[in-house]
Amino acid sequence: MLRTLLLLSVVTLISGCASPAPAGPTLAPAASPSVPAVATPLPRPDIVRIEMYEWSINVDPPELPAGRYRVEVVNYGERLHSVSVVGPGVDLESRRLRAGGVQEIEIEIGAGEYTLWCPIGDHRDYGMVTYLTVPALASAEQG
Ligand SMILES: [Cu+2]
Repeated sequence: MLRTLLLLSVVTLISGCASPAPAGPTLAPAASPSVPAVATPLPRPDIVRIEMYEWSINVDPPELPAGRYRVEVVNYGERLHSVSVVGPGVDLESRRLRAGGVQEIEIEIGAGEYTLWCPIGDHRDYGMVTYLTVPALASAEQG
């Protein structure tokens, strides 16, 4: 439970400053922008949760190892919301969920960054957008 709270806090902090990174000198190598590499796999959760509120979206956990996941999409808000998930190899949208609505979906994700937002009305502009990071494995086994 504590871990969940910590993750939610992190997500909240990230969502709070969702503006794009300032444009500055580009020093990083061009390959694989913004996807970190990790030496050991992240813990693999049994289920991933996407939680929608007015006006934010949380994805818990916000970082995952690559794999196939059951994803529970929950509308904790009062209005109609849905979630679009777009990233490497993924382009899907949940049903439109009423207040308290839940939909379980399956997503297969690989290394990269995924964007999650509510495609209804101007909800994304109101803050219903967040990101999910799937780090590449630095010592990935090939073949
Ligand atoms: Cu919405």
